[in-house]
Amino acid sequence: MFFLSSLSKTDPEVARIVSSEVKRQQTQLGMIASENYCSLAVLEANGSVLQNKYSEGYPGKRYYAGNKFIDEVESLCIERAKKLFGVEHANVQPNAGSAANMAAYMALLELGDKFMGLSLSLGGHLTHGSPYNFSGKWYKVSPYALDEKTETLDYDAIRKLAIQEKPKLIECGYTAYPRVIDFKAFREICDEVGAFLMADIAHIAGLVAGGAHPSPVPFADVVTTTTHKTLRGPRSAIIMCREVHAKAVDKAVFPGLQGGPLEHSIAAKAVCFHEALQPSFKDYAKQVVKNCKVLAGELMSLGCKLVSDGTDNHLLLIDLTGRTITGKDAQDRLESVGIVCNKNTVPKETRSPFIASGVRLGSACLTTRGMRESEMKEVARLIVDTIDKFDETKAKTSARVLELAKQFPVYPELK
Ligand code: DSN
Repeated sequence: MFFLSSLSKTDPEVARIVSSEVKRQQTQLGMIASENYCSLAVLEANGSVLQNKYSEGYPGKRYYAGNKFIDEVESLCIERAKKLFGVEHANVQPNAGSAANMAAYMALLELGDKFMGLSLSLGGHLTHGSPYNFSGKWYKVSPYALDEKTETLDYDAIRKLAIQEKPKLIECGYTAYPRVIDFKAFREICDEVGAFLMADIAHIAGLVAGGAHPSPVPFADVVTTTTHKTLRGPRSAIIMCREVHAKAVDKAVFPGLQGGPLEHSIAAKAVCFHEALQPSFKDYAKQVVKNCKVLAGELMSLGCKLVSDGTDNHLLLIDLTGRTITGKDAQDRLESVGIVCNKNTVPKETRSPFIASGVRLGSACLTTRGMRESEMKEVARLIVDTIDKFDETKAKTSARVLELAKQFPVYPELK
């Protein structure tokens, strides 16, 4: 492979491992809802010499000398992020989604303040107040839940809880929620109780950028996102906010939380935003949703129960409650035929999160590979065969998965 020429000479062991991972991605069908395949351009920027430079501070205000080009790339990245999401301010230095969320809390809250977020087991994120995470240890958390019947957000119940709990911040945006988020409804609740609204759009950022999901920007005080999920960029994150919070957010990221920013990653984020600003990205985002809806429809017609009975975005959750097969069994079976997904808790979960009663599937990766509705229908059938009739269908399904993977290569340039 062209980009491993030096690595192969210097460290054949690591080169072999990287090559094996390329092959794995090429020959399996990635359906983990938080993953994607970024472009070679993003990979090149991410692997560039920009990683050699220290640049604590912000463009025009760096601690070290030699930052002419670093300033240029970070400013470009900021401008592109602002244009893509229509925000007043963007900080492109957070290294990961958790760091972005930590900095956002640091900007808006004092230690011990109270905030509300969706419980982890219902689709929230660790950083949305899990007791095992800094967010649940350093702040008081009043988690909200989903409506038990519809398995969707219940804005009246969230409003009542907010009136009762008086949080300083309400968080919306999730890791395993298949439905549209009504950011305006959240804003109204926040205004009623005097809370900040924070939207973590890590999962849906690409859909928001591509116009396939409403944007939180007109409503939220602060918006955080990773850049590697539906947005299809490098593994990293950014924070966006209203101008009034800009100083607090910047101070929270540096010097509050991070040291020297990863400028190679910032360059890769700039490339990602450039790609997402192209008209073709709108088509991609729409197709991701279309593909997921078709996948959901076919799974349901084949007898699967889906959380909330469907999807509006890039992910869905199969609910295996009441069946002997667990989420972990399903994940393992699917991996053994080359379909890679993750077990996931479902509403009214009775099993441990390490076993779980659900499986989460996403359509972003397969859409990047060029798959469309007809392939989604076929993939749904392969999934149901694997879950329901594993022993009798395994060999045939594995062969078909490999054929599909070859027909829709991840990086056709990498042979
Ligand atoms: N771990 C990610 C996910 O899979 O949704 C979120 O950070």
